[in-house]
Amino acid sequence: MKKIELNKTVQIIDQANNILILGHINPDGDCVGSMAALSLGLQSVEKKITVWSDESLPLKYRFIKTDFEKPCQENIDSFDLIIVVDTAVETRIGAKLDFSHTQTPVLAIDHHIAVENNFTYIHTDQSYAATGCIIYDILKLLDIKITKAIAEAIYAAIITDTGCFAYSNTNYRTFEIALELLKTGINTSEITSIIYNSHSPEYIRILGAALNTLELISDGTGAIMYVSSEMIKRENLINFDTEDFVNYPRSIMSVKIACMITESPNSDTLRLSLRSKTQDLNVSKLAKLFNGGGHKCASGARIKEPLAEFIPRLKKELENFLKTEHNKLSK
Ligand SMILES: [Mn+2]
Repeated sequence: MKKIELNKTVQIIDQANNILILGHINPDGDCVGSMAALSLGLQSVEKKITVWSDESLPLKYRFIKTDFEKPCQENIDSFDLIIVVDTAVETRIGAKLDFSHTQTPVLAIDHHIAVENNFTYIHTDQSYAATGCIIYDILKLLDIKITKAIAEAIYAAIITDTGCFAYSNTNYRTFEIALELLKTGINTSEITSIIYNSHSPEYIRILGAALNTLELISDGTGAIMYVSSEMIKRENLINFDTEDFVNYPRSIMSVKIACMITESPNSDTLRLSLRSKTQDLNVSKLAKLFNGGGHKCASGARIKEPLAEFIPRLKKELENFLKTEHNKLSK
């Protein structure tokens, strides 16, 4: 693994002509927007681009213009470059492809904390609120025109990762890029409305069920909520995501750290989302206890453990974490 700077990243992309672009599992707005913006931009300078995600995209992101095409394992060597966006963790790549025998370099472009991995190159910069913003800078450095479609994709990436410019990762640069995107004539209220007001009735029902599981611990500073496979079956959900559920317990005044667990429909995996209201309570440390990672205020993990066993374990770890970390702050 070789960490590289922005200029080198741009140079590597510039020199490649046949590029495969991948994202991460549970594709979110930043992942989809980054994949789309990068592919549209590079196609406009006559590069051959293939974009792929094993998982179908959540409905709310389908307005982002991208054509998906499944690459064959046998053809992996035919690409000059493979780019993975919004993650630098190999097990989180959103396509089941084996890169271990290919000569094709794999480049990760991300804004999370870098972890040890087997990518050929990794460009990660935590000062960016979204990977979409890094993609914006890359396209600008390549002298690529930011079209309306590219701007829509990057704007979607920004608002999902900043909670519409509300989270603490939002900075001067985020607004600066957003302003440039606005100049292309994008309809920001429409994009926001599609992403936030396009829920199905089933989504609201499963949210109701999830809210009923809310439990507060450590004097109301910790909150845990979950969705079980049983609840998913009961509501007969097929295409759904619980990505933003964690914002509800997070919105409680006393809560410092909110946890949301989603059990997969076949009960074999748990997805844990962790949110902290303050950078001083670094939830990526908590995520690490479960082999996960992420940012100071937003982290997560995938856990192979029955839900009924994991909940008490999480409760204990969260209690300990709040006791040690929160006490440090109040001193
Ligand atoms: Mn992101």
